[in-house]
Amino acid sequence: MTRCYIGLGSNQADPTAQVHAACAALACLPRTEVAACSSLYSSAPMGPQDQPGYINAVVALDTELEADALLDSLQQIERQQGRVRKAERWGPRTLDLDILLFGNVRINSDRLQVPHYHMHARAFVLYPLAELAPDLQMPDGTPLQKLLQDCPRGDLQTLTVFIQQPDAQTGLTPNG
Ligand code: PH2
Ligand code: MG
Ligand code: MG
Repeated sequence: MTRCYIGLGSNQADPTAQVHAACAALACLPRTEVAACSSLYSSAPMGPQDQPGYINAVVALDTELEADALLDSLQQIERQQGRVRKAERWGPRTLDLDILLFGNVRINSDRLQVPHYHMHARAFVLYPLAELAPDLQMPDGTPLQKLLQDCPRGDLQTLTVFIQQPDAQTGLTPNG
């Protein structure tokens, strides 16, 4: 089993629902278990500004898949959720699934760079990752906490989901 961390992002077609659906799809991958999901986070778009804000999260997976097979599976989930690859760099997308870390290995192939390039400078990756693995070290030994010190949160917000609890006496929720 290899512990890996997947970055999730969406800014199209109900981003919160896209991220929830992606978590469910990750849980269905063969020879793979979801170990933990971070909270959802919102932030302004990095890159082109003429696009909606993003919802991001990080999921910890334990998988027996090889990195290339995992990437194939992630791209399949992206396509299932309506992702169309466009030429524009950092443009809007229904779903982006990135392999941030794959165990302690470094990968530099034509289709895959792990650790994910620029992850060390992206608040919307580092803060959800730290929620799951505060004591993590990067493959080169750099502590995640050191990366966080050098990466201000900016406008990144942790979203809180309020679930209406039934009233203890009546069993009714406020709207009946
Ligand atoms: N992803 C992009 C481009 N810009 N901005 C934020 N805040 N979050 C993202 O996930 C993101 C982005 C393309 O991958
Ligand atoms: Mg990305
Ligand atoms: Mg991507």
